[in-house]
Amino acid sequence: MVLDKLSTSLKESMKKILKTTHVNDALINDVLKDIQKSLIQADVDIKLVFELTKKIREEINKRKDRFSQKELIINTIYQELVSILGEGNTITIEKKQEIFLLVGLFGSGKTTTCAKLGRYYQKRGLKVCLLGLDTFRPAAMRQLEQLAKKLNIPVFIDEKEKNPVKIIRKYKKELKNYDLIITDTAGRNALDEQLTKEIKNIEKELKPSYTFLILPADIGQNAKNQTIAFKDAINIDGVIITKLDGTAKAGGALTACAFTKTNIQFIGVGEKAEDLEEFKPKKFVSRLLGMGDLETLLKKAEEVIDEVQAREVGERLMSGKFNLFDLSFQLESMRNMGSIQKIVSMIPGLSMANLPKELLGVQENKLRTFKIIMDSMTKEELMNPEIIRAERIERIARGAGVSEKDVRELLKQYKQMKKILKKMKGAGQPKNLRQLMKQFKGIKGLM
Ligand SMILES: Nc1nc2c(ncn2[C@@H]2O[C@H](COP(=O)(O)OP(=O)(O)O)[C@@H](O)[C@H]2O)c(=O)[nH]1
Ligand SMILES: [Mg+2]
Repeated sequence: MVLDKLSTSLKESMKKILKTTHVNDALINDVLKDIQKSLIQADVDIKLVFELTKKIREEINKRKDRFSQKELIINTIYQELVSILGEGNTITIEKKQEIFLLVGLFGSGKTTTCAKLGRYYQKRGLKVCLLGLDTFRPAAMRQLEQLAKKLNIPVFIDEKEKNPVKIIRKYKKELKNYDLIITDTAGRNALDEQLTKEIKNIEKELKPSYTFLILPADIGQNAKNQTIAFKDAINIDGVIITKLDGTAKAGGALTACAFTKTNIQFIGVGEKAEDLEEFKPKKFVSRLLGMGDLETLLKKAEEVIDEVQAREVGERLMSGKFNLFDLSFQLESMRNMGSIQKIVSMIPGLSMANLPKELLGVQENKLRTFKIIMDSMTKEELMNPEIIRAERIERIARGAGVSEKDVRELLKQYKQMKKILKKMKGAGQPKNLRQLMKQFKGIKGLM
């Protein structure tokens, strides 16, 4: 896989978030530090890494929401990672007679990528051909021909001609029969005057719809300078990064291109003709983070949160400790059969076998009001509701846009719940589920 090492360490960071029972600043610091380390190891520019983690922290603080902190953190990391990779693939093949021109230095992967692109668009129903203009290296034309033959793609070359412009002229008429012409060119050790001139002449004669700069991932952050140099000399519509499979440092090339505002259109991820992908930053990052797509990612996060919190609340219930955080989770859980099941399963000696149906008849309006009220409370008040007296009640009610009566009702619920839990603890484990439910049902107005 591409960027294996980075992916492994990012997945570890995601796991750390999912597994934690208390989301706090220490966890966020810890995770951000891990991410910094992973990205720097993948050759991402240090300054960019620090800017990124700073932005993640700011976003998290801006959108803090007690009930979905883990999703918020994961989502923010995902979003910000996507944003440093630029826009990605923007190619649209509309008109007939599209022409791709591939340029780049020696060994960057131009010829291989011509064949890959041919395969890619052939599979999508286009009538494709390849055009070989590398008159510089003796065996270049034959390499292109061999690759094309394997894929049954027509190829136009002239091994004797030294002037690429003449080759274009020679085949001009025939090329008109194709939807897409993919053009291979010669490279050099560096972008020198000769290469620039050669590409400019080809450009003038061929009039390509897209010119792609081919960059091998192993040049790392150097991709920035190379892209800038090529862009200064000729028109570049996007880059294709090859050999992503062969280096742990591909983060450098990927982020450097975005930095120069040059879209990465495709990525080469292997030597075979099939090893080419459109570059889609969202898809790429969700894969790096180890989830199929964002939706599964968030769903997974929710499931784990449920499980961890259920276990935690279960433990707190049994130990007699209980605060408004727990109550809010309890209230949330009432809507969700799965969560109740989990909580009950945490309590020794109980099973779900005979769960009364009434348990699920929760008053939605009431839950909503309670949640709004709790959103207006400080962390201290939630952790230690005993401190909430008249003055605080007035403030909370104002903040939540509810009556003081509503706030008092919530506190009453909390006290009753706490009393029941104490009694439960005193009486030992409830003998059976019905007894437990009876105790829960003692909380008036809730069920
Ligand atoms: N592993 C890997 N090898 C690649 C990839 N793209 C190209 N190569 C290899 O890189 C070498 C140079 O490629 P070539 O297309 O001849 O480069 P050119 O000089 O720019 O035309 C060849 O051995 C290719 O097989 C890729 O995405 N992954
Ligand atoms: Mg070549």
